[in-house]
Amino acid sequence: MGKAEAYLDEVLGAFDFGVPVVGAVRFGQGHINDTFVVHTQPEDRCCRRFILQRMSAAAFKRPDQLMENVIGVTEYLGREIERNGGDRDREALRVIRPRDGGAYYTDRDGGAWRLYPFVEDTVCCQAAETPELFAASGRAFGRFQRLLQSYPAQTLHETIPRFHDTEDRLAKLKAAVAADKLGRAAECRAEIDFMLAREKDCSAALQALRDGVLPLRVTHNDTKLNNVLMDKTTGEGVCIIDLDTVMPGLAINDFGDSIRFGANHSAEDETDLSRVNLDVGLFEVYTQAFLEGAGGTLTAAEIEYLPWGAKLMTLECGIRFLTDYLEGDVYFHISREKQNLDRCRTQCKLVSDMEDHWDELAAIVKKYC
Ligand code: ADP
Ligand code: GN1
Ligand code: MG
Repeated sequence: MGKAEAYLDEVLGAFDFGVPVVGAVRFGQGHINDTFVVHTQPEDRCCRRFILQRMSAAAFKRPDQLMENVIGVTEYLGREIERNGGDRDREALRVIRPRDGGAYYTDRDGGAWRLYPFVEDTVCCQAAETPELFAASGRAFGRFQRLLQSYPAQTLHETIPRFHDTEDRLAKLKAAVAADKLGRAAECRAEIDFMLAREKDCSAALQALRDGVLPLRVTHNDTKLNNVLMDKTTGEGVCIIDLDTVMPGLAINDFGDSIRFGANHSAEDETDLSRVNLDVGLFEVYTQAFLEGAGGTLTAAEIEYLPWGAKLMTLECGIRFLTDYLEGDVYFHISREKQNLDRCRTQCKLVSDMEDHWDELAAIVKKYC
């Protein structure tokens, strides 16, 4: 499979845009899919835009099952939003089918492409520029959780098996270290040891699930700030995107992944670690907002485990970046050398910060229990 750009002509021809297409250009800062914005030129209105994506073949082995999930979830959300008097086309994604009527288009080399309308008058943030904005994302992800609480979980396919199985992620890291395919393990010794020293932690949430302390729910599983579109004017969360990993999972992981990415003031690949610090104030802002959005759907045990969600998602993401670095950067998109190692290092720093502030984090969630 070649660079996504090489297939654009073929793929654009496979969809009926209803108006002439002007062109498509790369868009956004996702690490997984190849995303393009398509510009069209209608005669009587301003340019309508679309989001065209080639789903990552490295991440998703079964695009058919993935799209079945996405269509099921977006249609369900659409109905819930309409029932609550919301604007369906702004607050939920809508899959646009290719001319052949399928859920997505398969190009000449097997690449799977899908199309959505561009949700206009929104912004997509790469960092929590203000506490208000971070709170708005928390309310949106909490609401997402609430809207899906009665979704038939058994109909969802597991698009990435063992996605947030932190024990398995550590096992995969150990295998990558043992294989050391590119001879990179020596330079990552400190990071490898950091992960190995936390082997017991990797079981904390999974054990609570096995013990029946934490319930399985329908969750998003990739709740980065840049996976929610915010209203350009009000700053409120409008539409949750990136539904590739909506699967049965733990609510604490949805909470935790947002904290991992948003409760600090540095980029995920920052190389100056003195700038990478957990902001406990933002942790509290997000806790309050997420629980407000979730509107009573979380149990007391889930709330108590929220700091674990934050620590585990950060640790797990660090393990995944490190594994990918050792395996030759085959999963996460990179734009420079050692970017995955730098990403891993920021996650280690944040995990250490969470450990140092553990009692404070526990006290904060207790306040909202
Ligand atoms: P990835 O899995 O690679 O992160 P996403 O589905 O998150 O892919 O899309 C990448 C980026 O494209 C998003 O962060 C956002 O900026 C933009 N995007 C995706 N879907 C839409 C949409 N329907 N409307 C506007 N922007 C979108
Ligand atoms: C990926 O797709 P994107 O860029 O929103 C990844 C997440 C990681 C994240 C780290 C399907 O998210 O699991 O936490 O990168 N998504 C997938 O930034 O693996
Ligand atoms: Mg994304």
